[in-house]
Order: sequence, then structure tokens, then C-alpha cells
Amino acid sequence: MFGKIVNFEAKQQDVEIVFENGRGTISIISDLIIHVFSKFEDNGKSKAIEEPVIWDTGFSAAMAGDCLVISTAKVTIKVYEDFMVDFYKADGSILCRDYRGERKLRLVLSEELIELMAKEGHQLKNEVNNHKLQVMKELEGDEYFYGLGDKTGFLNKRGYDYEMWNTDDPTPQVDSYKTLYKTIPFLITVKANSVYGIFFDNTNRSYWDMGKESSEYFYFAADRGNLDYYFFTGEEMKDILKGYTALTGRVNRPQLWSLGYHQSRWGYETESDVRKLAKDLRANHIPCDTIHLDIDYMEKYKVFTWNKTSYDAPKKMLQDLGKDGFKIVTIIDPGVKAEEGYKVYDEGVEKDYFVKTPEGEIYVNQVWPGDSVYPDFGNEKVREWWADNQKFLLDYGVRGVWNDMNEPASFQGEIPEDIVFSDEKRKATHGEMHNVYGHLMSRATYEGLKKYDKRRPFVITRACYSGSQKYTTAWTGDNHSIWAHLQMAVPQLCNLGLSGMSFVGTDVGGFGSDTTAELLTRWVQVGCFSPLFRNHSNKGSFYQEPWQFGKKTMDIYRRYVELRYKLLPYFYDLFVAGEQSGLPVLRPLVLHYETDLRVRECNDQFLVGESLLVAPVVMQGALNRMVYLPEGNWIDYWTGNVVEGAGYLIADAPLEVCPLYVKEGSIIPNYPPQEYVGEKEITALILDIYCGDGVYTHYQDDGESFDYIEGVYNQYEFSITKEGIFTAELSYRGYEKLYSSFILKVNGIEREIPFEGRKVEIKLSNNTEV
Ligand code: MIG
Repeated sequence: MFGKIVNFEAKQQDVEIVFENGRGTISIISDLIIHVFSKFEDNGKSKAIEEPVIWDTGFSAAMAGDCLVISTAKVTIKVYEDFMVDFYKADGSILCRDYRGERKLRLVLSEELIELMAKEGHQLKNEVNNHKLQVMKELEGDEYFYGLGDKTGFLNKRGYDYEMWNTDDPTPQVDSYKTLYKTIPFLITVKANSVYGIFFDNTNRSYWDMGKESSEYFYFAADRGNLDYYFFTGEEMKDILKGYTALTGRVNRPQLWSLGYHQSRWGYETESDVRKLAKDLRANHIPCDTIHLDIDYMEKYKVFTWNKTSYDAPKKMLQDLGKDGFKIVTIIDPGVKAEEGYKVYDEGVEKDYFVKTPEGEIYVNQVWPGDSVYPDFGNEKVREWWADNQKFLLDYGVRGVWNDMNEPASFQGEIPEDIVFSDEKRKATHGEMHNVYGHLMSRATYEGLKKYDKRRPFVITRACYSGSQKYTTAWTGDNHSIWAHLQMAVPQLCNLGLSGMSFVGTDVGGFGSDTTAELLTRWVQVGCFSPLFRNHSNKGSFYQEPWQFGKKTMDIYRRYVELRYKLLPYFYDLFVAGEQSGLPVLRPLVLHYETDLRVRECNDQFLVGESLLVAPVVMQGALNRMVYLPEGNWIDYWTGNVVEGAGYLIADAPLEVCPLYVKEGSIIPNYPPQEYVGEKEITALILDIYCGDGVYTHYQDDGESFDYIEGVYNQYEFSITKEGIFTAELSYRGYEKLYSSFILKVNGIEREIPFEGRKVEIKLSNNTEV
């Protein structure tokens, strides 16, 4: 449809191309990042990329026959008629080419069959559903696709199709589901000799077919918005993620307590329920930092109210719990009860802050409070107002806010696409703003917490868009207490991490349906390694706090929560390092062992950082499992046995064991046992050392303020060699508290060495004794 290239002009970082029937732009964001754009509509600014990023990169652009050739030091882009764009490496090898053919059905059905099957409700179709905007790319045959946010199914998305349309569907989601709660239109493609990424920055409903329809092409498509995508390449997957997060933002280090254990349930209704829960957690010595209050704490589900019938004195309760180390996170839904006399509603009506019908009436649908209206988060004024409303919660002592139902959910049918939403000053539609609604709500919440609480905001959301990682953590919504969902948790968290969302978790134990002792046990063994570690369940399902299934289950559960508390400084360091690298905390094996074909589709093992390999049991009844260890030597965390990698083994996994391996040469910081973060002042850092050659960087700061931005933190470098030489050094000092010693732990033997800020070097004799 664009026709032939007529002309082009290079202006700074942009190459503007005039076609017979349209215009397109190729922008050189960096050597490795290329933006492909053509305007179809007057859309607003990107929601994901708030600050345009352009590195001043040299490039050349010239016609070669019919083709426009643009080259950076690392990529050559060839643009042909009809705005076909092919990407090559500098050495001329193919990265990714547009597909020139038409879409074809894989299966052609007879009309009779379609008619017959329709009688039972099957909806079969014989036509290709072409979209107005449709970018088809060649499949060379060896692609593995990762990312795409929280989609169901497995790690590799090859052979599946999805839609991006944030959806609240509490039925048990399985691998054939097209949509879930989040829209992250970003993927990483790994091929035999190359890797690339694509980010389709279009907020409308979009369609992704990763080679399901055809083995010749994959595509992404939408019926509205612009042709607007970024192409990333580099040496390895890590470069793609670094590029994507450089544009859309990275997760900032959280408050340390939020890395602890969270207990939640939709069903703690009263003050005494919550106090009892806190008491039980401490009495049973289950370490815990956070209790979540679901919609029952509100008065008639009205946001920014507190139910004074079921809570005598919430402020006092939060103070008392605070003394015992508990932080309270409260839920806030976007739906505002349509009730005159209710402050939030009245104010929103007066200021014109709710979305409207095309006729100009405030649009009403239903959620928990009954008739409800929807704040228009695309308007900056509305976000500021919502941010100010967080003060209501903070005044009670609330420490974090949980944003639910922000797809947005609606009980009386989906909000029509033409309902009028704002995109800042521009009038937009629900269709355009739907997928960014949760993103903008979390952003408003973040900004409110930042403004009034001043500490690093803790926000947790269900719906989001690319870039939400700057503002919020996320959980995967309403999973079920079924084994299939424990199995899905691993690839789902891995792909969220590969999509820039690294602070994520699933409801441990499962939300809907009833959990069992065994499922809960196996789930906590995954949950304790998830960046966000929260047990949560549905009203009407079995209670699933750690003690609900007897002592044996609780003892195992406690063991894994304790392990998490031990590993807190390791998790924290991973978050801090991620601020620079964009790498997630929980990682699929392929991220570090990209050329090893045996890990490209590993769905039941994952890494935490580079050092820990977790091989959880996700199969009912299994008491052992096959484990694949990539190249190198690995140490069994529980037995200390050294295992050579690049091979499979059968690991024993009785209920109390989650197979766990540490890479040789690792240094893993540990905290002593605590029931909550800050219970003890940590002056001696434990270093769990696995001899071999390795280095490790550790960060120390106050764990809650933004002072680190001004340089108020300490940075330590540790190293270990095969010969057992250990060194510790302070590489940056900006925070007054300094460890006074390190406790070196090698093969279970501990030795404390004093530290006064000067470099320490010692020989750990024999690798076994210290
Ligand atoms: O669909 O607030 O996903 O975590 O407990 C019910 C009640 C609405 C859905 C959330 C879930 C939460 C529940 N909410």
C-alpha cells in the first residue's frame, strides 16, 4: 500500500522516507535500536517511553537501486517498496526480514462442516482475519520467542497466538487462553546465531501470532493506532533486555521489607481477624513483614474509606502491628461508587474526572460497590487527584497500595470501545486507553506515595502496560490452586522478567479453588524464590495460611520462608544491579545459557540471579525429579555435593526438599534469621561461599529512602578463587553504617573476620576448612 520509495531525507537521527502513497520514518535510537514508524492516526505520546531517548549514533543512508540502505556500526536496515524493512547484522547475515507473501489459513474447512459444528456452538471460520496494521516477519525456522508479559502457557511462545487486551477472567487460565491481565507487546527472539527483540508500542487491542498460523511467518497486528515498533539487537538476550528497559524504564530498588513474606487473603474481614493473623504468624514463627487488606476493610467497598464497624481503631491497629514489625498494604480498586454524598464521587463529578459516554454523560458500570464510575487516569489532573487521595491511607499508617480490577474490570459487560477517555489533553476512546488504564492508575498511586510518604513506593498491580515496571510490582492475578497453575507460575514469572517486569509473583497456594497440603508445600518452594512472595486466596476457598494443614506442612513452609529471609541481601543486590542492567531477579536458564539448546524450553527450572538454580517439584505426588544443570560445576545446596553440569541428574525431592544448586565460585550474602526485616541490626554480613573463581558486588543502604540517589550507600566487592583466596573491599562509601565483620561460611564451617573498611585478603585453607 505504501508503494515505491520516491525520496528520503536524513535529519539528525531520523530517516524520513517518502513513498508513492505515504510516509515512513526509520529512527536510529542507537547502534542496536531502530524505530520503525508511520503515522496513521493522531495518537498521543507513548505511555511506555516517557522520555524520548536518542543516543547520538553515526549512520549512513543511501539508495541502492530500489532499496534504501541505512547502516549503523552494528545493523544494516534495508527498506524496500511498501515499507518492507529487513534487518541484517554488520557482517551481512540475516537478523529479521519482512515476509512478502499473504497470510494463509493453515486449515481450510468446508462450509458444511462450519455450519454443522455451529449447531453445538463451535465458531469456525474460513477467512483470514487481516488487520489494518499487520507486520509479518519471516520465520527462518530456528526462532524461539520469549516475553510478551504474563501470557499463559510455556516459556517459548513459538506456535501460539495471543491477544493484547487486559482481561479479568477468574476461570482457570490454560495455555489456549489468548489474553490475561497485562499488555506487554515486547518479545525477544533467539535464533541459532543471532538474537533480536521487537516492541510494538501500540496500546490498542493487538494480535500476535508466533508461527501458529504458518511455519513461514509470524506477525503482530492491530486495527488502530500507528505502525510504531522498535527493533533491538545485540550479542545476547541480555542486550535486548537492556535496550528495551533503557527505553521503557527499569525497576528501582524496593524497600527491603517488601522483599519479605506477605500474607494475604480475601477474607480477613475485621480488626480481630487481622490481629489474630498477626499473632498466629508470630506465635508460629513464620517470618512475615506484610499483611494485605483486601476490599473488606473499606466501607461498602468505597475506595478511600475505612469500615469503622468491623475495625474499632484502624490507626491504632496499624501502630500496634507496626511495633511488631508488620506493614499493612491496602487494596484500592479504580471503580468509585456512584453515590451522592460520598466525597470521592462528589469531588470527581464536580471536577469532571470520570470517563463519559460519547453523549457526555458520566459512564456507569458495576463493580464491587454496585453502580460505579471510572476515574479518567489518562488526564494528568485526575492522576494528581488520585495521588492526593493516597494520603487518606498513609494517614492510617498504610505502607503500600495494591491496585486491583484495573483492566478495568466491569460486571455489566465490557465497557464499550467508544466510551470517552482522555489521553492527556486529547479526547480518546476506551479502545485506545484500555490497555494502559492499569498502568496509569499505578503511576498515579506511585506518585502519591512518593509525594506523601517519601519512601520508595510499594505498589502492586494486576493490569499493566510496557513501562509499568517503573512504578509498580505486579502479581499474576487470579490463578487457581491447581497443579497446572503451579507449573505455569515458572514460565509466567520468567517471561514477565524478560518483559521488564522483574518484581512479580503469583498467589502462593493458588487464589481460586481449594489448595492441598502438598500443593501449598510445593508452591511455597517456588514462592520463596519469587521476587514478590505473597500467599493469597479467595473468599470461599479453603484458608491456606501456613498452619492450616498441620504441623508437618507448617514446618516445611517455615523452612522456605526462613530461607527467603536468609537470602534477602542477595535478592536486594539483584534489584540494585537490575537498575543498571535491566535484568530480572528470577530468570529462565536461557538468559545465561543462551546457546545451550537444552535450556531453550526449560519450563520447570529457573535461576535466581546467576548463582542459584531452582528445580522445584511441580508435579503432584513426585518425590524426585529430573534436573538439568548447565555447564560448570554446581553444588547441591542441601548436601554440599558437587555435581558436574552440562547434564541431567535425578534429584531426590521428598516433600521437604526443593532441589537447589549453587554455581561454583558463588558468594551469596545472607542475613541471620529474623521474623521481619529490621528485627535485628545487621553488623556482621554472612557470606555463603562456594569455592571456585568468582566475584560479587554487594550494596548496603537504609533499605527504604531515596537517599541512595544522593550517594548514601556502601558498595563492597568480594572475590574468591579456586585456590581459596578470599578478598573483601569497600569500593564506595557513602553510608555511615559499615559492617564490622564478615562471617565466611564454607562447607558449613563459619569463621568471622573483622572489617574496618580496609581491604581484607585471606586464604581459606584446603577449600574446606577456614
Ligand atoms: O474478583 O478484591 O485478583 O486478588 O482478592 C474479585 C477481591 C476481586 C480480584 C483479585 C483478588 C482479590 C479480589 N479481586
